[in-house]
Amino acid sequence: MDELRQKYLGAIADAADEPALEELRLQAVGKKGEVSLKMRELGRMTPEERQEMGPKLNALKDEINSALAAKKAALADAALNERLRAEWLDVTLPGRPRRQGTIHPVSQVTDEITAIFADMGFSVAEGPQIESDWFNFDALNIPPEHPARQEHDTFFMSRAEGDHRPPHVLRTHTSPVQIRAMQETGAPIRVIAPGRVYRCDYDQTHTPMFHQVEGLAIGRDISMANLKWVLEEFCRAFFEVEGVELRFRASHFPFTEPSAEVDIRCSWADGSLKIGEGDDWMEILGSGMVHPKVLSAAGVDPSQWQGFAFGIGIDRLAMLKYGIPDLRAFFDSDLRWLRHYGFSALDVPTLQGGLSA
Ligand code: 2U9
Repeated sequence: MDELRQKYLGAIADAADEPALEELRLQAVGKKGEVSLKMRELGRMTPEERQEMGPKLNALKDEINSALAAKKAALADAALNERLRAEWLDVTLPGRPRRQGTIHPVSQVTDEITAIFADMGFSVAEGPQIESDWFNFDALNIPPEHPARQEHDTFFMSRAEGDHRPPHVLRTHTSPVQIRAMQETGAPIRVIAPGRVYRCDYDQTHTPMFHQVEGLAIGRDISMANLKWVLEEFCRAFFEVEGVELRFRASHFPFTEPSAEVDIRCSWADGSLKIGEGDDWMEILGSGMVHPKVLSAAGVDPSQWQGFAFGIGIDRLAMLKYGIPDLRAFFDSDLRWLRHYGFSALDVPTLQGGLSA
């Protein structure tokens, strides 16, 4: 009896895990376990022997069962402690910094321009970037033999073999959007058309894709005077210069008559540009009264309606406002480059308290 007790209590104390413990339970107190077999032997004993051995065996069985339960609990405790140790997490460590994106400067400037014209009653129109040559050229009073077609450095789309219709083009300006807008809604109309345009050109001041915003206002008696006010109002708001001064120089575009290029007063001191002061002038946009032929092409009767149009290069405007010298910085470069030129809108706080990458 004592031997059994020693054997099992010792083995239970030494058991390494639950399966070993279960094995011991079967060996000791399972149906065919040693203690159970001993209990079965009670039947063959004398009543006196049974009286003595019965309670002892029962006590042994109870003792083994309690030892098994205690050891099982101890093993579970140890396993939990080991998990808590291994899976420990330092919640006070700082988070991993993430690179964060920002709105592209050209998109930001487009939004600024759109908001200013929206305040003056202009809605926004959009159109396809692949255009027919009629919408891109003919409707704008640029017939096939017109030299302006060459000046536009047009990208032509290819046609299928044997298809001799004139090829489509990547739009060279957003003017076709306004032709479409006039065809759809007629006059009166006040729209701007911001978007991508394409010309086959690449140097410090030209990229093959750039952005324009063009404006159009058609009414019964809209004049150059209205054009001047709208453009002055725009420049005052965009460059944040109160008494902004503009200079209108006579020019020529096929789609406007008369036409004017518009310069803004500026100064170049120590290589840095200041808008709105000084003795220099810088060209910022083109404009004019919409040519009667253009109105006719768009289905608007030029004997009843007239108005102005203008075109602005958005990328160039963004460069002027934020002092970026090379247009290619917008498309070839990385953010460090733009930040170098002080494009402060890039400095967006991150959730980690620093500035975005
Ligand atoms: C319609 C009729 C007339 C839009 C105009 C200009 C003058 C102009 C340039 C500015 C910088 C192009 O991006 S740029 O190089 N644009 O000088 N654009 S008048 O005239 C229109 C437009 C639409 C129906």
